[in-house]
Amino acid sequence: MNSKFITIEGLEGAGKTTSCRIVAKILYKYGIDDIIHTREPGGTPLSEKLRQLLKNDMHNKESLTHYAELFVVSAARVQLVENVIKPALARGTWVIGDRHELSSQAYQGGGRKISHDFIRCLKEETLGNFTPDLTLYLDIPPETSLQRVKERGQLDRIEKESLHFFTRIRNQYLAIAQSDTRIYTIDANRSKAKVKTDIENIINRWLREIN
Ligand code: Z5A
Repeated sequence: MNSKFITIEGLEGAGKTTSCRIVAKILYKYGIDDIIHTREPGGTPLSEKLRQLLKNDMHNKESLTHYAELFVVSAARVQLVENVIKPALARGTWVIGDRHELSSQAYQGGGRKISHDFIRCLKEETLGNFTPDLTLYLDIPPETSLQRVKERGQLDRIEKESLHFFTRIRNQYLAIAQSDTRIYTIDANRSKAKVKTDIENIINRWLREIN
């Protein structure tokens, strides 16, 4: 089987990092042990610097504009895709991504209200038709997201946004997931065990289908 690119998406605290590990364990059971994990923004030296730029609150009191924010996450993604993800897939390594382009559509599209067409054009210009083979969208209400994030400690620049902002992001995720058969929505507002079972079912079924 050719190597694949699987991504996990959702609001802060939805359980993406936890789910990435679950997906890897399932793949191991199928004998797929050549796997790398990526996160966005991040995953290359330059992309990690851009991640700090995105998350930090103040840049000498200069705020990041919405378009600049989109360019920062997109630049980090292009570096990661071209320098890490594509080479990995080419040598037969599977890639599990903690966030990818759907995050831009949800956060910068839904959250910041940048037009869908503009985000799509930027993606097509920079990455062509490169896209994940499978995406798991972990759906939680923004209230749950903010509660989990607050329990973790200090909030970063984006986490300080309003409930309305995160509601728009969730709605955008749900709308896109509904219209794309490669995106599976999982109700992640349940126990970790139930979410894990859903992930196992989806990955098992998908692996059988593509085999
Ligand atoms: N961003 C963007 O705006 N545009 C883009 O294109 C991209 C990103 C790519 C990345 O932040 C930021 O970048 C993000 C969007 C923006 N916004 N912010 N801020 P990040 O990588 O630092 O954060 P994150 O991606 O949101 O991940 P996270 O906060 O670490 O959450 P998570 O990975 O989804 O969850 P987790 O670490 O697996 O679990 C969080 C906690 O919840 C932990 O204590 C778990 O034990 C608990 N948990 C998980 N599942 C459950 C269930 N089912 N029940 C109860 N508790 C649970």
